[in-house]
Amino acid sequence: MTSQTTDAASTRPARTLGGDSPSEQSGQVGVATHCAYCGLQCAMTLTGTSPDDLTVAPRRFPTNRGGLCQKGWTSAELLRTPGRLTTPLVRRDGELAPASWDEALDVVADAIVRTQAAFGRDAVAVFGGGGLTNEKAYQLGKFARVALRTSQIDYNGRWCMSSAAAAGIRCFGLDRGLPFPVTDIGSAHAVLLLGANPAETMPPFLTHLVRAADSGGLMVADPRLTPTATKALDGGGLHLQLRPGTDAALALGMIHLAVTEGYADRRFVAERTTGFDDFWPVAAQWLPERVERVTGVAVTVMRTAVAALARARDTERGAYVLSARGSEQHASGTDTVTAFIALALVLGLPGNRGTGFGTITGQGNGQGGREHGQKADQLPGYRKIDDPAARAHVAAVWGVDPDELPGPGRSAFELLSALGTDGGPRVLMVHGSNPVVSAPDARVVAERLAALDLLVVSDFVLSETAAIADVVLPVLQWAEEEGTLTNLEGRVLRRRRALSPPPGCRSELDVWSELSARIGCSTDFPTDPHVVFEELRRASAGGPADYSAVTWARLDAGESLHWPCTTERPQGTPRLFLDAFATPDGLARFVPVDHVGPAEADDRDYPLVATTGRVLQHYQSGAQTRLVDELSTAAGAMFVQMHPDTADAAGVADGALVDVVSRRGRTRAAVRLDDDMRSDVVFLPFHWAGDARANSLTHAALDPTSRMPEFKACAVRLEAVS
Ligand SMILES: Nc1nc2c(c(=O)[nH]1)N[C@H]1C(S)=C(S)[C@@H](COP(=O)(O)OP(=O)(O)OC[C@H]3O[C@@H](n4cnc5c(=O)[nH]c(N)nc54)[C@H](O)[C@@H]3O)O[C@H]1N2
Ligand SMILES: Nc1nc2c(c(=O)[nH]1)N[C@H]1C(S)=C(S)[C@@H](COP(=O)(O)OP(=O)(O)OC[C@H]3O[C@@H](n4cnc5c(=O)[nH]c(N)nc54)[C@H](O)[C@@H]3O)O[C@H]1N2
Ligand code: SF4
Ligand SMILES: [Mo]
Repeated sequence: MTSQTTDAASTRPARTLGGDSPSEQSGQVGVATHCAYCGLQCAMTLTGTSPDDLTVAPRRFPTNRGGLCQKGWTSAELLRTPGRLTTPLVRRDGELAPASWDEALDVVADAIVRTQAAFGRDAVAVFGGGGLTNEKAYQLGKFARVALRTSQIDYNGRWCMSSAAAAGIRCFGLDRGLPFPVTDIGSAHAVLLLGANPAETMPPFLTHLVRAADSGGLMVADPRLTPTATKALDGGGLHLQLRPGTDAALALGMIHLAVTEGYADRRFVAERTTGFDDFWPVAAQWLPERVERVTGVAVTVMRTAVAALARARDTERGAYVLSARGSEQHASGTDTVTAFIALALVLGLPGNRGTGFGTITGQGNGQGGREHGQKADQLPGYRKIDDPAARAHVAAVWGVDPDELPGPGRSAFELLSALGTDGGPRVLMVHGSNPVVSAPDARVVAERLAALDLLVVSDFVLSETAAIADVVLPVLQWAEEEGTLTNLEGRVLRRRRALSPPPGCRSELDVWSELSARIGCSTDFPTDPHVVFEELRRASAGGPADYSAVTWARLDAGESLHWPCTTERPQGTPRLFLDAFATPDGLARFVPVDHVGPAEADDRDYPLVATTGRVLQHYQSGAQTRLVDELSTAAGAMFVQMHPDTADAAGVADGALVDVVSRRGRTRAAVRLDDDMRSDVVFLPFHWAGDARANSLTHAALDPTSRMPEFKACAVRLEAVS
């Protein structure tokens, strides 16, 4: 990687913005930590001595500025839910029954040894999650490669950030979701949000959008008039109400306008980028009128959006382009993000102070979780597993021969859909995901999980995936463990223990240590997260995501450390790319891409486009938040959002149950009418299970580069329920 630049501001003590030391607790006696859920990692103080009396209070911190969303406020309920698992479960005579840890671990170890002896190393697979701490994500990758010696490991971040990551690496040479602190956005007068609904998915993030909204410069590209888009319109900004899956066309049209109407930053393009001449012929074909026909966004709206970004840039009032899952979760997501990066490059936004391009990381440790080796093609430090130098470095830290390390494995959907097939894995260990609900084309995935010889799920609640497992291991949750997470701006944070774990629960670090010993692996798997972090530092040293100068002591002293954080750059790197991009020549790349649209066309039988996403109260597969009374009371049941004309055509009324049917399955939901919907689109949240599972419908067409499935567009019809 070539140089990225730090600015002077980074050397200012973090305390000026709100620090992160255990003693900074706004006057309370309590434990300073961060939220159980999303990637904003709002700071909170936990006070109390037992699960029953533990209270949550927000803490001043740059990302949340003293705010929490309803999930954060109610997060302590997870610690006292009757749904908490406190004993291992082993399936006997078809039923999950309580077992001792020794029994449960023996069943797992025995299956691993027998299966690998009969079918080879790759017959045992691992599925991880972006909610795991850095220490657990790192150890899980090491456990797979060194103890199991399997190539078959991937994780739910593949469903989440993989397209954004692939495009960032392609164009900037490096993937860090926000290459600048989130607070930088706070001074911007123009922010274009692509498929992001932070009013529901990261409410405290809105404090950073106030200036843009108030100055009429908040612009939201979303097929729905979301609370975020409403906020934009209320301030005089824009809602670009595009048809799902047409974002790449929108990007190309906006590039066309930027160039032909004189908004391009020609000097930036000449000095800091490469490839524009190959890129332009594609964008040149996307005349604004053609883009309007494909996307449904009026030419005047696109023109106003481009002008607003350019004006904010020219007057040094801050201009940002930010993407999230709406534009990314498509079979062409990598190319779409590539096209939006090209828009940002044409306008000269990235790699400068006060302007930029970023993607909004979703899961609690969605950033750190994608750096330490849970991904099929990756080693710690965001290294490539097929790079001989990377293999040599990591093998030396692990004390093994580089030749013993497996190569790249299957991506998430390819892995899950191979389970129990000829030549596919026969034993699967799941850590931090609920694929029965959250995987695309989930009916097929559930069938494959059921075909395994042994499914082992570590969780603290009986998720839908745990419920079909053969062995369930009760592990620790957020407020019961120590560790670190890396938030959406690449800043490393401390998770701190506020409570002793319930008797019967064990850390996953213990699970991997016990299992590796039981299967005869001679490598030591430490169980102290601090010791694991010290090893992670060494393993990451010299890689793109270099944590070598990050220490728990520095974090506990309240220092603000964004990776890369190395001996040469001990103050960390809040702002990447100021001098050079991370490409070999230091230039950002225009990569020619075209618009292709959704993989599945709508037709007479399936005339509507279904898209999916989130509501404020529920988190992901809902395994955690459905157990919190306040959240399930506020948002109790599955719904499908549609225009009244769409409902009329299907003969269904507001509140009625309807079956949404795709070529793969059906989902039952209550009709929710919304005059502001496009009449060709329906929206379903994916937080519910069983008949109400949105992923019974979704299409697992995979992006050729990132292997991201198409969660955000499939063809459906509505059938009234009689
Ligand atoms: N309440 C809540 N918050 C969360 C989570 C949660 O589950 N619940 N999960 C966390 C995680 S892991 C993530 S990844 C983030 C996700 O955060 P977001 O990306 O903000 O969430 P989504 O609801 O998936 O999608 C955002 C918007 O994309 C729109 N959309 C759908 N199709 C398209 C399209 O084709 N193009 C465009 N431009 N927009 C489209 C949807 O209408 C939706 O409003 O949220 C994080 N925060
Ligand atoms: N249709 C549709 N589907 C989607 C999406 C969409 O927008 N639309 N979004 C996708 C995205 S962006 C994401 S991130 C995924 C997320 O979907 P999942 O991968 O299913 O994520 P969660 O629901 O957070 O599942 C986490 C599970 O792990 C448990 N858990 C939490 N922390 C830990 C831990 O430290 N250790 C262990 N062992 N378990 C833990 C929780 O209790 C829960 O049961 O869903 C994807 N699926
Ligand atoms: S926005 Fe995210 S991190 Fe903040 S309180 Fe809500 S769920 Fe927690
Ligand atoms: Mo996500």
